[in-house]
Amino acid sequence: MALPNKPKGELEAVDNPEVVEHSCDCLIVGGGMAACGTAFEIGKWAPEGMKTIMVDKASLERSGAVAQGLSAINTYIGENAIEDYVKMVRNDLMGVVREDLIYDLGRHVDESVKLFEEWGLPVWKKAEDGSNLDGSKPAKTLREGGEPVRTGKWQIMINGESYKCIVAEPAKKALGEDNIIERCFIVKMLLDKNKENTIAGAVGFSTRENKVHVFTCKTALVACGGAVNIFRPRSTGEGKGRAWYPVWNAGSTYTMCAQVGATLTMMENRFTPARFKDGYGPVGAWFLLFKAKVSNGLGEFFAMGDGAKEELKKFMPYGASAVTPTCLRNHLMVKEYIAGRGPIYMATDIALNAFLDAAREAGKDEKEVKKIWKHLESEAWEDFLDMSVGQAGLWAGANIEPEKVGSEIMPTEPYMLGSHSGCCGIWTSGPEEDWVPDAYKWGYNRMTTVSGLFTAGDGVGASGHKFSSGSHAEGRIVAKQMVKYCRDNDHTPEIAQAAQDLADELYAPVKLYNEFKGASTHQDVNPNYCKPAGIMMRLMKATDEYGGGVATFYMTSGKLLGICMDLLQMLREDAAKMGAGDLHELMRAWENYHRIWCVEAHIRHIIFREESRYPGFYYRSDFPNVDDENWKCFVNSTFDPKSEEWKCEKVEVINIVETDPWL
Ligand code: SFD
Ligand code: AMP
Repeated sequence: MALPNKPKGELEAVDNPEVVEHSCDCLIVGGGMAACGTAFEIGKWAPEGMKTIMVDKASLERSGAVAQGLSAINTYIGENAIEDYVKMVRNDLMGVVREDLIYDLGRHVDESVKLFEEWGLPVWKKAEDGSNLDGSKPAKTLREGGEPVRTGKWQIMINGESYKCIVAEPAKKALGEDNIIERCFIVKMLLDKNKENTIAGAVGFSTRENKVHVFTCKTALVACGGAVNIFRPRSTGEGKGRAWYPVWNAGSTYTMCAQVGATLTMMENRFTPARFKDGYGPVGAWFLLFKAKVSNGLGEFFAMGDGAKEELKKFMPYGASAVTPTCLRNHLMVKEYIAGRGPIYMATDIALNAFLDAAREAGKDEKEVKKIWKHLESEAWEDFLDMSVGQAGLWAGANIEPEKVGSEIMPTEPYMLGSHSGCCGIWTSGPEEDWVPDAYKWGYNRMTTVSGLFTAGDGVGASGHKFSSGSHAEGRIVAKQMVKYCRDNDHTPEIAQAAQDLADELYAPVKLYNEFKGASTHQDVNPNYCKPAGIMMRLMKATDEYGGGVATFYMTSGKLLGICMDLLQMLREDAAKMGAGDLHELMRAWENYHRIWCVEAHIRHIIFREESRYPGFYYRSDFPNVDDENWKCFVNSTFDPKSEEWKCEKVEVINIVETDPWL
């Protein structure tokens, strides 16, 4: 249920919040693309009387990675073969992926895109003469056979500023407002008191009211996106807080599932996107739609030619591929920086003028060329305005005319996610079909190794390149499975802890703060507690300097990682002393716990994998190569909630789609 906007000022947190208990069959944690897919779909499969509740830490209309909007849908299969989609993802993620999950996603994703369009999302179309209608002119829908404007083989352009609002509305409608709790931050998932390794609920608190919500459920989806602000961002001072990834996804998915014993996979993987410097504007449309190239500070197009080919060969044991994997595109850039040949420019000027020159060569007069220019210019600006308005602001403020000068791009700080060009996440069951290896399926599609606990979108590991559309489709896949799980398992869930004990645990930082706030002259400096902001800075410093952040151009080593682990251990101890004066600060405190846990898993995995599988995302100086012979395998880890011990292991990669030729 939507809560009214809060009055001015922050609501003070009290020592003893109200405790509200809820009971449902299916619990959806998160309200992003995947969760909206589940919410939209679940009612279609649920029998009369089955109750679903959805909980989002923010407001569904603008929550998650798509909050600001997007200018493209990066996964639309259309005329392509699904096998080719599997090959593309496998290639981009350096060969270690779950092909069953990727294939399964490929066969469902287009339906989500067609639904988006029917719900009002303008999808760019081609006119019969092949010209681009953008999203504004009448055209056949995708379902009617309309041809989308493709940027790359898999991507299509949209007018997507309101994308998330458009996707949230049918999700809300399908579930009913009374079954949606917004602005409630879920802190942890809860296991069943009587049944081993089985989910039974979750607990969280409102950021608008002094209330703790305790949920009991038969099955739950955790789809809280990936993790940001785990490494020191490049932004400083007044720009601090600006990041590429949405600042509200704090690794909750991985932490909350790991804490109840769900096996994680490929947590060593991270995504370090190349973005327009400082504004974090997207580069995909520039590379693909405008065919722009990157140059170094000397004006050399370093990513092309024999030099680049030779460099790439070192890391691509499979041989040449049509598209260079994302991490290796970064690697070429990083190499230039380290050699002192920075900065790196996106040659927007050359790209735009090439279109105009081509028009002139085709016999267009200057009036027509001007018209083409206007069209191109508006497309270029819209790309930013749709999904990264700050970048448009930066260009405007810096008097950038992209047709006259190139703009700097740079690899950002690392993020953790599983649906974009990264693949960390949770080990889940694949679909129940003959072609899926037995080792990859255990009953319910996208169920984790904890009975009744599902994930989707950024949560599902080893299957990246789902993007917004694929995450929504995966949420729809999960909906049907959650209902099936409820039907098959006639079990009354019971959570082990008393609701009041859970509330006390969640509000501990508030109690600590209230007890000691008068002990010093300024509430931020106090010998009895630390504030969440300081803890986050310590985390960033540890990962940046020792875990392969921007400080070292993503380089780390066994030695440095060991130091990072020690620092994280101490940070965890000190984090137990966080104090929170208001409800948002309480959220910051728990976000930090989630971040620390998820980073710890990340570092454990990097230590375990003794090679550099993703050059450009991170490097181990002690194992600088891709070592297919020993490491073409998944790394899975499991935290045992009883013994509180972690276990890391190698798991075999089984190819389902032919491996020759690689795409
Ligand atoms: O330019 C809690 N993505 C793009 N996808 C595309 O299809 N096209 C693009 O153009 C994309 N680009 C892009 C993208 C992402 C970002 C950050 C940028 C640009 C700047 C990727 C997609 O956005 C992404 O794949 C999906 O959104 C993933 O979906 P999902 O459902 O896994 O995550 P979410 O949408 O972020 O939602 C998370 C939800 O969880 C909530 N939440 N709720 C309760 N308790 C907690 N503890 C919680 N923690 C989080 C959030 O509020 C949110 O509702 S481009 O780069 O290529
Ligand atoms: P980005 O804006 O970098 O998030 O990319 C959007 C989409 O374009 C994703 O599907 C990327 O994989 C793809 N992409 C971005 N840059 C390139 C490139 N240089 N070559 C091929 N594909 C790219």
